[in-house]
Amino acid sequence: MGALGKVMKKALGDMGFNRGGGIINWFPGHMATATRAIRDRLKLADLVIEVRDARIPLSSVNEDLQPVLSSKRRVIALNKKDLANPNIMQKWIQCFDSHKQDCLSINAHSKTSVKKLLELVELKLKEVISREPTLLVMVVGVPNVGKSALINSIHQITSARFPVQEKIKRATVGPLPGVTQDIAGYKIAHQPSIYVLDTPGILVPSIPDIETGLKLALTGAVKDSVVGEERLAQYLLAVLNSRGTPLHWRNLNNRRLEGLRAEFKETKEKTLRDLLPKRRKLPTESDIWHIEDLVTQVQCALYITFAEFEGNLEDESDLESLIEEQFVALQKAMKIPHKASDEARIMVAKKFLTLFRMGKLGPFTLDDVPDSHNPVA
Ligand SMILES: Nc1nc2c(ncn2[C@@H]2O[C@H](COP(=O)(O)OP(=O)(O)OP(=O)(O)O)[C@@H](O)[C@H]2O)c(=O)[nH]1
Ligand SMILES: [Mg+2]
Repeated sequence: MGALGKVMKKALGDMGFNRGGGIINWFPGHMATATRAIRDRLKLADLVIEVRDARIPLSSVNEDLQPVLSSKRRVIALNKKDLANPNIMQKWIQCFDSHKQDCLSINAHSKTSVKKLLELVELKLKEVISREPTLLVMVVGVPNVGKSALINSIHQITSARFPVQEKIKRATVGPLPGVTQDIAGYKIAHQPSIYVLDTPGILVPSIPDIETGLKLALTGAVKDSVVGEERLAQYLLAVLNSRGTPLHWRNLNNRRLEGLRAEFKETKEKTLRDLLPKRRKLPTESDIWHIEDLVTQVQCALYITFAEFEGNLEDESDLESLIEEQFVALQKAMKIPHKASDEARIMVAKKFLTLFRMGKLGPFTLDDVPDSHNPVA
């Protein structure tokens, strides 16, 4: 086990990612019920879209469902590609290709990418479309990977081709795991009738190793309270340091400010062009500057602490003391006043995690492409 693994083992103590081992139960009762219901419906499904998180194409697998999923017509959608490293994503796609598994990287909020997925789904359904009057497409995956967001985009795209009388029903989408609690069908075509089923996100009752659990928590499939924000932020720092990521931020910030100016100008022009009123309030110039300034401060703090670090990253206690220093530097960079120390640390951790999850620290893939392991079986 490397220093990263040791640090995490120590931080997590005896806590295990299993039903009995956690302080808080992360396998709620509804998940066991949902798993049974999903297994039942899978028997009837003509095709499955297995949604995985593009940042963790391997860790976001529900191992228990794999035998049944691999026996069906299946497309793997690596969602949230906007948050993942595009170069590593390419390698992941090649890896799935080499195992003859259909796989696409998508952004569920982008029509263009969802259209590509739909084309693939239609291609794979071609032979059944001509003989079955009704088809069932199931969307499955671990919590918070964007299944409902994908369903809404699919429904929106297809409703333009297949006008429905009634108001389009929308699946509820939300930033925390466990939003969808029941299986729900959405009609997307007739003659033959095609239904897509949204399903609740389900995890296995026993996550095989700590790191898989941490990655699931970092990407939002497991609630923060299960691991604790502070431990999660420590893990994220350990990963970033182990990969030398802070060094990439050295020259980034000048480019960021130039890019930001251009982006803001474009946003302003788009706003003027947009005749329809927007439901969501657009961020103001000062909102954008505030967050970009925060990102710059955070990246600088991590770069400086990393560059000045004289210890050995492979050594567990050296890595721990670097992380400790970075917590202090982050608190300063985020202008979080000194409070009872625990409270301040949690605020630092929460802000840091939010920046990572928004993709503000850059696109990042946590799962490396395996040399030999088959990501499909
Ligand atoms: N950046 C980014 N965010 C996404 C994408 N797809 C979904 N999201 C966001 O991810 C969060 C979870 O989306 P949902 O569609 O509710 O996820 P889910 O898989 O249905 O979650 P459960 O119902 O809890 O299992 C929401 O905040 C979405 O806006 C994407 O491609 N990119
Ligand atoms: Mg959902």
